[in-house]
Amino acid sequence: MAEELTQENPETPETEAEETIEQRKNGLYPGVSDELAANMKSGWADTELHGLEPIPQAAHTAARRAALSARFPGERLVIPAGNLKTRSNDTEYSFRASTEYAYLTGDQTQDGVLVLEPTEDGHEATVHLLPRSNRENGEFWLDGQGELWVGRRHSLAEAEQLLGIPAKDVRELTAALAEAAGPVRAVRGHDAGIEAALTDKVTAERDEELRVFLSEARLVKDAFEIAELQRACDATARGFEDVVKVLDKAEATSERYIEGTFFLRARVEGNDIGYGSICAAGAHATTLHWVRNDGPVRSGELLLLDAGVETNDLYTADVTRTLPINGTFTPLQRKIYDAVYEAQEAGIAAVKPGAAYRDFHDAAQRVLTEKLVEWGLLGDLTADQVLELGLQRRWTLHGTGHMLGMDVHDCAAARTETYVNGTLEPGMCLTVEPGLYFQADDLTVPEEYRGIGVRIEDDILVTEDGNRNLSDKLPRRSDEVEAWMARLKG
Ligand SMILES: [Mn+2]
Repeated sequence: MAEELTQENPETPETEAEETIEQRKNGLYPGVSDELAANMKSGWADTELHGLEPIPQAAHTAARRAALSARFPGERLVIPAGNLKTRSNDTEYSFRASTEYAYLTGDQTQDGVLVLEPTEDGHEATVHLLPRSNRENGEFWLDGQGELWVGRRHSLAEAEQLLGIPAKDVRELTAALAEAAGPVRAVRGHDAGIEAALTDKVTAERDEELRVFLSEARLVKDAFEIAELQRACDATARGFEDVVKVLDKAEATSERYIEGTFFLRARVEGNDIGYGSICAAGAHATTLHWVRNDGPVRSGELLLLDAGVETNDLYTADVTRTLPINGTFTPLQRKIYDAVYEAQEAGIAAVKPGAAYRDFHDAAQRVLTEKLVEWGLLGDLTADQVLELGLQRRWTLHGTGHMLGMDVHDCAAARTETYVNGTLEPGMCLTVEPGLYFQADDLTVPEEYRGIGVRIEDDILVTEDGNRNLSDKLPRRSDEVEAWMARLKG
């Protein structure tokens, strides 16, 4: 068919648009007649939007860009959103913009790139985006990223109004970056095409400094971010309530029913889940990242549910509750649960401005260790001796928390001195999540302990005078958990 068209249309295309549409007709879409090609060019209304209001976080993203500009004067800074990733053949994973790009622009468009161009007194920001589809050259309906296939995009003028950042056509960016002179840094790992254009101009060491700065910049949350985290926690609490209401259906099927139920809430109220939901019934609770979620849900056992809704602006909660599937803890389950609760209380109490970041972990670990000693699991050793040797870690397994924000393990590139060895400041948000886990095959504990895992996790904001629990809409104390479940199960 392609050959036939060429024979029938030997004349040279006159314009670039004509050439492009000719190539598309002859390539991916043979059988497009000249009449159809001409027909599809016209008869479309002008839908350009005018007078758009800036997005709610526009003033915040401007302040974030100003801080970045001040840190790297005189240097070109390149922050890509990232590209679609292939799942199989011609299907892709759902797109999630890079945290760095979304933090600095408030935008989440695939293939977008923020560039801060150095000026005499700072930087000029430009966001590079794919513009609306051209209807003249066929890209609108013959191209895989044409708006007919993937939906209407904002025009560059619309994006400028919404984001408060000048916008340009991203298709011209790689050539411009390759030609531009002067020092450059880029956030790596999101856009191979951009990295290829910069390959002779950047170094891994200098790019890492940019990544570290953007991670540390997010340690203290601004007012918009705190509101988003609260929104994420509130939606997450509703997701946990949804799960309690369908535990009978999960018993009839599997942990997947719990996963799917929480996911429904995440997609209706937010963008997604912030990380793979851990829906761990029975002994699966002792596997820290149990995300297969294909096991049975049985009355009399515990369900450890670790899940978080990610908001539409990409802030996630990270909450864990350990629930008796039939609504009532057994005496041993309650003993272990109450020990973890006590450890969490001690951990939360240690979250306050001026405290060392490590304090809340140490406080929770001490309580857990004292319980393990009290239960006779560590022979004649005292709690101090156990802590010195770290022997409690056979059952406590993990750190007591981490920073939380756009990434569930937020600010991961921050330096040790500013994060793990740092000091808590108002506006920081972290999880406090102690746990005790007795593996099903652990011969060093009494048989009745085996297969029990308990974690309680809340999202704690450091305030001027202490802290605020953003996830306190979910009960934590064992008797309050039981009353809450009884109410929901009706
Ligand atoms: Mn966590």
